[in-house]
Formats: sequence, structure tokens, C-alpha cells
Amino acid sequence: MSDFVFQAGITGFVENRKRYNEHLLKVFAKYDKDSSGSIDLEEFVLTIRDFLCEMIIPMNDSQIMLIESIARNISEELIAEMDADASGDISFSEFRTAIQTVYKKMVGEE
Ligand SMILES: [Ca+2]
Repeated sequence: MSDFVFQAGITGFVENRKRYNEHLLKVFAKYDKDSSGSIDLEEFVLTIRDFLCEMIIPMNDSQIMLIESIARNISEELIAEMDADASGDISFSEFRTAIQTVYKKMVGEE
């Protein structure tokens, strides 16, 4: 199920921006668990955890715990960075930027 996020990262680098946007809106809605229209820290931790699990594929519980802790660090950092109005959560456009930032870090592309 987390391949949604992974595909979002991949699709971000192809030409079809409209399709990417529609796809990412679905991802956003999926992780906006309380349908508040924004992603808060806990929702974002889940997003990033799934994203990392797609790319790294944990082999055991301690790796899963490590990924969760990394996901939390990344999420806190990114939300602080993206959240211009300090509301504690991120909008769709902030979310899109955040996903692309994580993806670029993971694949080492600029
Ligand atoms: Ca929410």
C-alpha cells in the first residue's frame, strides 16, 4: 500500500506534472487520517515511515524501529522547515515539496 508514496517520488521526476499532482493528492488524502485538510506530525511520520520502508525494506523488528525513529526525525525537521506559519501541520503544497525533498535525499539527486 505504501507504493503510493514511492510512486509519487518517482513520478515527480517525469514530465506529466498534472498526473503527478492528482496522484499526490490521493496520497495526501490517504495520510490525512482525520481529513483535516492538512498533515500533522503524527500523520507525516506515517507517510515518511511507509516511504522509507518502500526504499529500504526492513528485515526485522529492530530495523523497523530504526526506520520509525528516522522517520520521526525527518518529519520533525521537515515540518519545522515547511511550516511557514508555525501551525504545526503542513498543507498540500508544503507536503508536495516535503515528499520531493525526502525523495531527492534518498536517491541522492539534485
Ligand atoms: Ca490531518
